[in-house]
Amino acid sequence: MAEETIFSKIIRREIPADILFQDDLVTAFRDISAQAPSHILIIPNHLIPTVNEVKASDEKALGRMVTVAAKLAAEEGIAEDGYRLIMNCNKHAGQEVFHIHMHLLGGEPLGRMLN
Ligand code: D5M
Repeated sequence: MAEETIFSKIIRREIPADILFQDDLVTAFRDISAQAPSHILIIPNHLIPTVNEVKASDEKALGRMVTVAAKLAAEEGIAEDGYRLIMNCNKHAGQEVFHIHMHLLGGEPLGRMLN
């Protein structure tokens, strides 16, 4: 059984967070150390430690993460200029919180990471 992280407490609203969206499958809140004018984390409500543990039964929640990202990008006013969605997995990617999360970053030119 994977250990809960601080994100489970955010989902249950046991600790404060700037929650922008929550439904039965996912929760979205502003990243506490924003790397761009809009920096939002979108997470499944159930604990999956890394992308390596994703199962077919998680597909509905992962699909919802993307549709919520698009909705929030529109609400943030960054959809037309564009944004980046990132999921870090394990140490080479620098994953710090072991409850999968999609970073939504935008609001300024982000620079190229992949060439
Ligand atoms: O990203 C983990 C991200 O989680 C990192 O950008 C900071 C963010 N974080 C950590 N704790 C909090 C709380 N309490 N609220 C909001 N955001 C938080 P990773 O991809 O694992 O490197």
